[in-house]
Amino acid sequence: MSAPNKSYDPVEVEALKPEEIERMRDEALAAFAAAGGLDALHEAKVAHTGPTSPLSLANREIGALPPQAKAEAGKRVGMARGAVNKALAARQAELEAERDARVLVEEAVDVTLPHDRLPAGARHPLTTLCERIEDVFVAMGYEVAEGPEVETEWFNFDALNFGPDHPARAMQDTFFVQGKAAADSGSAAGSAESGVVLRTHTSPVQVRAMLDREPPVYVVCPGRVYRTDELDATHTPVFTQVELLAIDEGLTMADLKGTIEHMVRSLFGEGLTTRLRPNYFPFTEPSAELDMQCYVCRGESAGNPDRPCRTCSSEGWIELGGCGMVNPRVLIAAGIDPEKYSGFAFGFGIERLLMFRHNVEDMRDMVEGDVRFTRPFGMEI
Ligand code: FA5
Repeated sequence: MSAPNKSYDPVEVEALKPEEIERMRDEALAAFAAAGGLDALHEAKVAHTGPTSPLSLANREIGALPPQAKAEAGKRVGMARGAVNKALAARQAELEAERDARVLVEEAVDVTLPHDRLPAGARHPLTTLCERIEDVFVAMGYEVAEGPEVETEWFNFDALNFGPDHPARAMQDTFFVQGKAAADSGSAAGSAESGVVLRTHTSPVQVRAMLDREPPVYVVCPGRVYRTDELDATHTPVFTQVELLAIDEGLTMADLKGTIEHMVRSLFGEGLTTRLRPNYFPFTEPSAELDMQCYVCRGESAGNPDRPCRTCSSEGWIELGGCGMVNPRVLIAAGIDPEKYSGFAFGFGIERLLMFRHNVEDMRDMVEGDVRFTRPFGMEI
């Protein structure tokens, strides 16, 4: 600031000349008008109204003027500062209104749009297929029966007529939970002779069902079973079986075949036949492998190179599972008179059934829990 001007000094302070004040005011107004946003306006505000702005510095020069000149210079600077502040407030209001209008558009919420829904889950296709099979048999009058997955060796092997040296009892095939000596003693089913295993098939449920009921017995037994198989495209160490058991007077292989044909028709549609191939199971006699006609090529691919079929590898047939007439020794072990009653049994793997019913190429997809596998099967209640 200039030194106090006690006596009148005809030399005017440069910053207070009318044209200088007008220039400062006009520059401020132009800067405010040019500010494209609130940040730019703030910068212009600091530059033109802040303590070091030209008009503020000019204002300070007023004190250095002689008294006679103070009023006029004060009025000039005051009017310029008033105009600048008014223009600043107007531009501020204008830019705030623009910002509010923009935010309203950008952040608008369309309340008519559907809200984000949680993706619907789906039940595993093994579960739904298993229940579909149960339904087929329940509709025929069968009862659903279940047994423990941790099973005594007696139920899993002995009662089913597996000899003491049968290879299926070996540690390489069966998961043992307790060896023979460690298992409970007492009943035949839990004697010191019987170890404890993770059941290797659902057939022990046959024996439990026969011991729990008086004949006639009609049960369908779904459940998880365990074998020391490596996980690969066609095997898993934990898989699902469904077992069918019918005990009544006068049952024959014809009843078995008719029952399975009904199941095949219910699951795959009309017109497919089944066939039996001789096989051996200790708990059925006679025993057979049961095949169904391939539901894709309907048997036409067999011996016909012009019509290859991936589903049945051009065999024309698909293996469903093992079956047979219940061995009289098993009936006796379960306290049923084989002179009066006969029965049939059938057991098959659900993973393999799911593979060819839905063209699943790799069994590992069924156990990995990836929703991309289960989602295409849809929501089946
Ligand atoms: C049995 O388990 C007999 N209990 C079936 C039976 C019941 C025969 C009643 C007679 C009367 P098998 O070991 O073949 O049979 O197994 C039956 C089915 O289980 C096979 O056809 C196959 O579909 C399935 N399976 C066997 N091992 C595996 C595995 N590691 N992974 C997935 N599925 C398997």
